[in-house]
Amino acid sequence: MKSNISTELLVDSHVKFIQSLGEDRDLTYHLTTHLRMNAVYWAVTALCIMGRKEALDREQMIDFVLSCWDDEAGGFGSHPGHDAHLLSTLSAIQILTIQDAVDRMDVPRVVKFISSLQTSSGTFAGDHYGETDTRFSYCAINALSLLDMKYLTPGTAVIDVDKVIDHISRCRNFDGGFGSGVGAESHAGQVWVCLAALSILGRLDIVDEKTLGWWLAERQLPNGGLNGRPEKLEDVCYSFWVLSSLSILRKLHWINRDALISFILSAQDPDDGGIADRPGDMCDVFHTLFGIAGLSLLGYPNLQDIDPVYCMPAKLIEKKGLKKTWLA
Ligand code: GRG
Ligand code: ZN
Repeated sequence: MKSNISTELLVDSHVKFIQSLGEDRDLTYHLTTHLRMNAVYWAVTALCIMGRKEALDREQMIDFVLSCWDDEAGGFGSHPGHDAHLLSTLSAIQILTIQDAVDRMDVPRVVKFISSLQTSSGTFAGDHYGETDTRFSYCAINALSLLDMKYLTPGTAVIDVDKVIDHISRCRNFDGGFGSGVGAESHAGQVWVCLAALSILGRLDIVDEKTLGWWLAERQLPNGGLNGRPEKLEDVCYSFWVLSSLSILRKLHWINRDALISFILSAQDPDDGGIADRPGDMCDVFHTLFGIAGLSLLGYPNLQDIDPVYCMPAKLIEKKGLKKTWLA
């Protein structure tokens, strides 16, 4: 059991926790190579929100990203020698965008890799093995828009955008939410990827805002935390998936802000830094990012704003001309 529960965000401890992640080359480190590129994106984004981007070395980070290039596929894997995947390719593009180093990669080849993954139903596969999921549609839309909106604009689009929208609308359920595929149960993570993709494509009109807003607000439990679907446990990462969805729908105030802030802060490790999925559990960089991102969306003091659609620093998204004007 940890000594005491914090009532404020332990920024210095979280920065140290993130810096220490690459140092312990223990079993966990070697068992998580398939998530390494994502982990670097989670780490640098968390640091940006805390205003501490420089805590990780820029050149080392760029070198790592470039070392994961899969020249056969034309995309990025999660670790040197791994096959390219859409998830790690999005993270690579996000990291290079944050580090202002997109010119260091072969953009035309990456665009080709992404567009090659669209399937006949309109959705996307994660890689050439073919598993499809609305998560991958989001990855493709986000990545192409970060590289250049022209890749999604009629006349110059490299994918069939209407088919993407049609597929997402077929994944919509009676409760207003979205699942991973047609007929799949609504889940807050899948709701977010669908809303965020529709937002980038300017097609939020197909969302049943009121029904979905209620479903999202009902994710808050008496202990202040949010779950991802009915009858499930609270988990800090839903502070991002649910809150950013509510933010896209302009209904952030439908959540009890103070209760959620207390829940997120109670999942911090006051001794070694980091945030866990729930109080008392082991911390990891995934929940550290999404806890801090949730606090940023709630207007917690001294944090940089996060963009709810891109899960990247809001200032950067604004600078790139990608900020949605309907967002407060
Ligand atoms: C750029 C931030 C960013 C993401 C890229 C991969 C992706 C796109 C989005 C993931 C969205 C998603 C599905 C999040 C949910 C993750 C999660 C906590 C899954 C757990 O699901 P279950 O069923 O857990 O194991 P529950 O909470 O339902 O018991
Ligand atoms: Zn979680």
